[in-house]
Amino acid sequence: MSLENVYEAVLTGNAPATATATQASLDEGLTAEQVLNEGCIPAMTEVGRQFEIGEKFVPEMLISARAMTAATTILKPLLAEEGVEKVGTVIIGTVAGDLHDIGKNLVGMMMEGAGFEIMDLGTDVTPQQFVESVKETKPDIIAMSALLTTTTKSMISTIDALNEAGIRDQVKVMVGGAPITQGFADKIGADGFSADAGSAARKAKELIGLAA
Ligand code: B12
Repeated sequence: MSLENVYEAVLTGNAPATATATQASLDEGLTAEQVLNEGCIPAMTEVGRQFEIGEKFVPEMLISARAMTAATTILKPLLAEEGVEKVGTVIIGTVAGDLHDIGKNLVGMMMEGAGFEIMDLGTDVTPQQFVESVKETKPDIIAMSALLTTTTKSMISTIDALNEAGIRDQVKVMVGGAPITQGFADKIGADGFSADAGSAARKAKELIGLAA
């Protein structure tokens, strides 16, 4: 019942109701992952569908995104279990020209829960910013997110920039986001792709040679 309320509240962009329904779902015994995967994400998918057919517009996408953040604020500590042993470092960011960060944040949370230290560069991250932070931080993985077909090109530019800086072989590259496929990841020479946050965390472990 509360899960339906989470769905409705995110869909209508009601942040306080989203927070209340999220907490109620947890109190009923649902896991944080269930609330996310069966309440919040389907609602955002429906928001996207309605936008596509002209029933919702950018401000409505934005208020739904805010409502989703009200849920993830509550879910984050539960998804990223405390006291997990550090297994590696990930630099994560949404690529240049792209401001979508909900999926990226979820991937970061799940990776954190799997034991990675996360350095989040935010959104609209240029290839040069990725390169500079790889030089400074020497992470195991960089994880790039893109939600727009047009900004998937920035993933190619970032891999080119890593090559030009001579550091491509020092770091594993993961890509993801709604328009990304395994085929695209292979084509641009990324090391890993996954379609959702849970499998992204497992893939990250696999890439650094740990059991997923
Ligand atoms: C919310 C939203 C917005 C919000 C973003 C708020 C925010 N803080 O993120 C706002 C209103 C700002 C916005 C703006 C725009 N948006 Co918008 N937006 C969406 C919407 C509805 C939901 C995205 C979302 O959060 N989904 C939920 C999350 C959980 O899913 P996700 O991001 O896909 O992430 C999951 C996986 O992809 C994966 N993943 C994500 N990143 C990574 C990274 C790695 C490394 C890995 C392994 C996995 C992974 O794991 C995540 C969790 O499971 C989508 C529709 C959709 N269904 O995707 C449109 C959509 C992405 N937007 C779209 C458009 C067109 C725009 C605008 C151009 C609209 C405009 N005319 O201004 C602008 C662009 C602004 C910009 N420069 O970025 C189009 C893109 C079309 C296309 N193919 O290019 C979509 C698909 C809507 C549509 N159906 O047309 N948008």
